[in-house]
Amino acid sequence: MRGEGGETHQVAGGDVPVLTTQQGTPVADDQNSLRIGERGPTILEDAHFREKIFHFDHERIPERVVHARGFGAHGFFETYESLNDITKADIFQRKGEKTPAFVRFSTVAGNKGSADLARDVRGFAVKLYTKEGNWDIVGNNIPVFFIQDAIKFPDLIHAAKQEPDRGFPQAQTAHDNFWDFISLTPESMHMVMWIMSDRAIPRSFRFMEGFGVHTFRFVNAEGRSTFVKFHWKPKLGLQSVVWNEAVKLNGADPDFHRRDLWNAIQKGDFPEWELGLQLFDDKFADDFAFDILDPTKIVPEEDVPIRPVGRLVLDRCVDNFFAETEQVAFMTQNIVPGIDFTNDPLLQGRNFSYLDTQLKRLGSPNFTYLPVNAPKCPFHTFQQDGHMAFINPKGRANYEPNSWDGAMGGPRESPERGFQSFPAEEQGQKRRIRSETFADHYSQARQFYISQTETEQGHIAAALTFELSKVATPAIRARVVSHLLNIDEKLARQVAHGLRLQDMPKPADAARPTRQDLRKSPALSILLNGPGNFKGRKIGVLVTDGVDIALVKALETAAEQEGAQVEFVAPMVGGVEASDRSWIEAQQKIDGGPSVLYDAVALLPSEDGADRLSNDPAAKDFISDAFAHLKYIAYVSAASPLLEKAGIADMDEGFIRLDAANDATTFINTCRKLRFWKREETLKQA
Ligand code: HDE
Repeated sequence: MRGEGGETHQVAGGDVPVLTTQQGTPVADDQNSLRIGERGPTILEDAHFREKIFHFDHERIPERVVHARGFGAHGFFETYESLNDITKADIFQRKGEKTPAFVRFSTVAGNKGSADLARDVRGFAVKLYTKEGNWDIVGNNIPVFFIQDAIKFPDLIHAAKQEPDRGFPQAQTAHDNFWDFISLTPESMHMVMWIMSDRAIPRSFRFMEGFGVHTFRFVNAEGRSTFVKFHWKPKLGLQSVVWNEAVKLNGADPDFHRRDLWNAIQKGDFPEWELGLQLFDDKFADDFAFDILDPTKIVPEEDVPIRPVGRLVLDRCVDNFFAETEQVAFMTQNIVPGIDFTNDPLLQGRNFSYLDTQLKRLGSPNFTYLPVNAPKCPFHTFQQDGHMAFINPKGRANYEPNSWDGAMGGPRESPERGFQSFPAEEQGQKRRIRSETFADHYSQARQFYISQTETEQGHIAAALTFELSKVATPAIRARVVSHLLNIDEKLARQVAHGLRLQDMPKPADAARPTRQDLRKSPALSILLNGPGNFKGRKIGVLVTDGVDIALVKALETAAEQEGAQVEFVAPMVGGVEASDRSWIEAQQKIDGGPSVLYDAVALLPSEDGADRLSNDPAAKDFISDAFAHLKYIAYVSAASPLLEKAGIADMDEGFIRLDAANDATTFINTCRKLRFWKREETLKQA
C-alpha cells in the first residue's frame, strides 16, 4: 500500500520511501525517459514513462453537471435528545450520540474552476454515516426551488449555464437564455426573489443556512408518520457580501469561500450549525394555504416553529480533495429506517437522477466502496463484481434464498430492522398533470419580498436591474417586469426605472391572484438574523513602518476576545518595523490583500508611511472599497492623507478613531453590526 512499509531511502530530510511504479518496481530515474543515445528516440519499452503518462491522461473524471464547484469537510452530528416518539431513525434515538458526517458546499451553475462569489444558489449536502446506513440530506442554502417538476430540470440548467453556441457566460445567470426561460416559467418567481437577494452572495459557507427543501416524513416505531422539513442554522449567524464586493472578490480571491472554510477548520475554529425541524401533521398540511408537496413554497417559521434537535460540527479538512470532495456521491435516495419520502414531484425525480449521475461520474456501480461513500456501519449485500470491486463477499452464497447454513449462507433480510416504506394510500389516473394546488406562483414571492428590510429590498431591485441590464433582448426584460408587477408594484417600478423601460408592461397573466394577506416572516431576512457579535470575522489592518505598537496590541487583544481574526496588510509581505522597533509580519502585500477580503479594516500607518502610500492605487482602493462596501473603518489621525486621496470627505459614524488603546474595544463592539448600512443611503444620494 502507498505510504506503508517498503524500502526506504536516505535523503536530507530523513528516511523516505523509495519511488516505485504502480506495480511496486523501484524507480531509478524519474527525470529522464529511456532513449537511445543522448539525442536519440524515446523507446517503447519505457514502461515507467508509459504508466506515468497513461495515468496522468486519465486523471480527470467528468465534473458534476450541476454543483461542479464544491468544497467538502468532515465532522460530526450530535443528537440533543431522543426523538423516538416521532421517528425510529437510529441517529435520533440517544441523547449525546455522535454520528460522523461529511458536508460538501457548492455553487450550482459554474464549472469546476469558476469563482466562489458567483450570484448563485449554494449546495449544502450532508452525508450522515448513521448506524443504520448513510442518510444524505442533499439540500441548498435556499429553501425553495425554481421548478415544480423534475422533468423541467434539464431545461432550467441548460438555460442557466453557458449558452451552447458561444460557451459563455461562465457562472452567471445574467444572460438572455436564463431570463428567457425564467420569464416563461412563473413557478420560478419565488426562487427568483431568493436568488436576487443577498442569500445568493454569502460571505462564507460558515454564515449561511441550509435547507432540505422538500417535505419529508418521519416514521416512528408504531408506523405513525409526521411531516418534516430540515433546516441548518449557522451558529455564527447569517451574513452576505454586497454585490460590488462579490464582483471584486472573484478577481481578488476566486477561492474565497473554500479558503475561508479551510482556514477556519485548520485554526480549530470549527463551524457549527444547528439542525432544526419543522414538524407538522396531516391536519396542518390540509389546512395550510399552499401544498406542502410543492418545492416552490416554504412553511414560514412563524407558522411552524423550528425545533433544534442536534448540531453539526465541521472539524476536519479532507486529506485529499479528489478522493473525498470530488468523489463523494450524495443521493437523495439515501434514507434510513424512520425517514421516508413524500410525493413532492421534484424529490421523486431527484431520487431517480442521483444514482445515474454517480455511475456516469465514478464509472462503476462499486462507487459505494470508496471510503468517503462507504457506510461506517456493517453492510452485506449479494451484489458482486463490476469494475473496481475491491470489497468482495467470502463464502459460497451469492444469492438468496439459499439453504446454506450459518455464515456460509450469507446475510438475511430482517422485517423487524429493515427499511419499511410508509404505507401511504395512492390512487388516481395515470396522467401528465400538475396539481391545481401548485398554481399560486406569486403570493410567497411577495411574502419573501415584504419580509426583507428596506436595505435588502433595495438589493433585490438592484440585482434584478443588474441582471436584466445584461440581457440584450428588450422583450425579455419587459417580460420579467410583468411578473414583478404581480409580486410588488414598487419593486416592479424600481426595476423598470433602473432599466429605463419606455413602457410599463401589463402584469403577467396569473393562474391565481397574489395574496395580500400573508404576514411578514422576519426569519426570511438576513439582516434581522445577524450574529450580534463579530466572532469568526476578519479585520484587515493596514500597517507601515513606525506603526503604533500599543494600538496594534490593543486591536489584537480586542479581536481575540471577540473570537475575530486580525490580518496585517503592508507595503511588503515581509512585514514592518513597529514604533518600538519590534517586527510585525504581514500576511498580505497591499495589492494582494484588498479590503474585500475583510469584514472591517483598520488604518494604522505612521505619518511617514501614510505619506508614502498616498500615491499607491492599491492603498487608495483599499480604503475607497471598504467605504463603498459599508465596512466599519478604524483609523489613526496619521491616516488622513490616505483618506483624502481615497476621496473620503465626510467621515460618518462608520469611522472609529483610534487614539488610545481602549478605542480598539469600541471598534470591535461597533463591528458587531457587521456593516454600516446607513451609508448606503448617503452613497445613493451622492
Ligand atoms: Fe440536484 N443534482 N437535482 N438539487 N443537487 C445533483 O448529482 C437533480 C435539486 C443538489 O455536493 C447531481 O452528484 C435533479 C434540488 C446538491 O455532490 C444530479 C433535480 C436541490 C447537489 C442532480 C435536482 C438539489 C446536487 C449532479 C430536479 C436542493 C450537489 C451531481 C429534480 C434541495 C451534491 C450529483 C454534491 C447535485 C440532479 C434539483 C441539491 C445531476 C434531476 C431541488 C446540493 O444528480
